[in-house]
Amino acid sequence: MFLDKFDPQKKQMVQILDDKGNHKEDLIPKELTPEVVKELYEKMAFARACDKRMYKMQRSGRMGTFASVEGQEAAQIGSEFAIEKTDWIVPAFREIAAMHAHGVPMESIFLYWRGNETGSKHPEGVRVLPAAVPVGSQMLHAVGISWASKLRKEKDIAVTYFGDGATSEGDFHEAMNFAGVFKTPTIFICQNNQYAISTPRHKQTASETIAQKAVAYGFPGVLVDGNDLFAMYAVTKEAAERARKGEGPTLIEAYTYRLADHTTSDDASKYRDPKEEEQWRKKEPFIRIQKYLEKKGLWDKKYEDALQEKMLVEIDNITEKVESTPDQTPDDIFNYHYAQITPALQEQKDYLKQTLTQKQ
Ligand SMILES: Cc1ncc(C[n+]2csc(CCOP(=O)(O)OP(=O)(O)O)c2C)c(N)n1
Repeated sequence: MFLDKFDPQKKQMVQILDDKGNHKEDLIPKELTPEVVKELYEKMAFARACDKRMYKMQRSGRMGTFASVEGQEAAQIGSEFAIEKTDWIVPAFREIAAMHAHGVPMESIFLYWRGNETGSKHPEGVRVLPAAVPVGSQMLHAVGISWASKLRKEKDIAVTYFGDGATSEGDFHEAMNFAGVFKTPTIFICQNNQYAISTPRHKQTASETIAQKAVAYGFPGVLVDGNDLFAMYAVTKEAAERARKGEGPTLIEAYTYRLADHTTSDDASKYRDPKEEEQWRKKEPFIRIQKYLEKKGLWDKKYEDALQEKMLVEIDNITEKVESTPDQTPDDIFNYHYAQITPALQEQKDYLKQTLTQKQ
């Protein structure tokens, strides 16, 4: 429906709920009832509230460097809701909303950003790979996972998230090419948040859209308003159905904006015009859903205040649990690489131990 009607080469973008809160009723999938939208809104709100807490913790020395999801919550929650829990999520490092929605406890995410590797050990059965910091590397893993699923004649698909910057990595092209040739059940979700640290989108690629890159690999690419929860859900749902039917991969370009700094180690004011951010704040994903839900009688200030208060209690509990978890030992830096440590890593581990002992 969307995949063949919206031409990425003509910059046609799927949008169902615009930034003023107007919606195209006939395009809203039936299962997205106002009550369901409210539930998804709460998931988005929880991700944002946790994001704010982690930022504060980082600023007071209680959290490591972390990458904010602010502005990208609809792209992640909308797409995650369109797949099954038996499907795989293969994230980059900015996916706290999608990872949590797919079953990763928020405590684990906090632990990870505190530098505690146990945060990357997700509960049994939760099909989410650990965060991948080497830009673009995860896309190949997603193709491998989904190819395995296809070879085993299983129905599970893999969704991988990455940024606009990752599309300049060889890994992106290798993953896309392989997926196209072998028709793997993979959904590539590029969250085009307009920047790769300080590199703006126009310096990343000369292509008119990122979505159109799929055309060269022989499968559909579609440009979607990434700040529109409805559009992200609807398009991902179609891509998932296509993948499950054996028709192969899809590239979704979620057109969005990173409202925060790249990470807590960055200062975006050094390379971004504050007026640009101001403009994007008007288009951010929460305001439009609030307007939509308000029209349906499901959102007002009182509800929002109560929701924020409830989440704060939950986040206080998470913070307490996380801060009372013992820190890792230097050995743990090496312990989580392989089931069995390699000789080279063993050598480095011994060296570190020796150096630390000498310092004491
Ligand atoms: C292979 C590799 N090169 C460089 C880096 C340093 N680095 C970390 S994030 C980043 C930019 C990523 O931009 P993008 O893919 O657009 O994702 P975003 O951070 O905007 O979500 C870079 C260059 C890295 N982590 N890995």
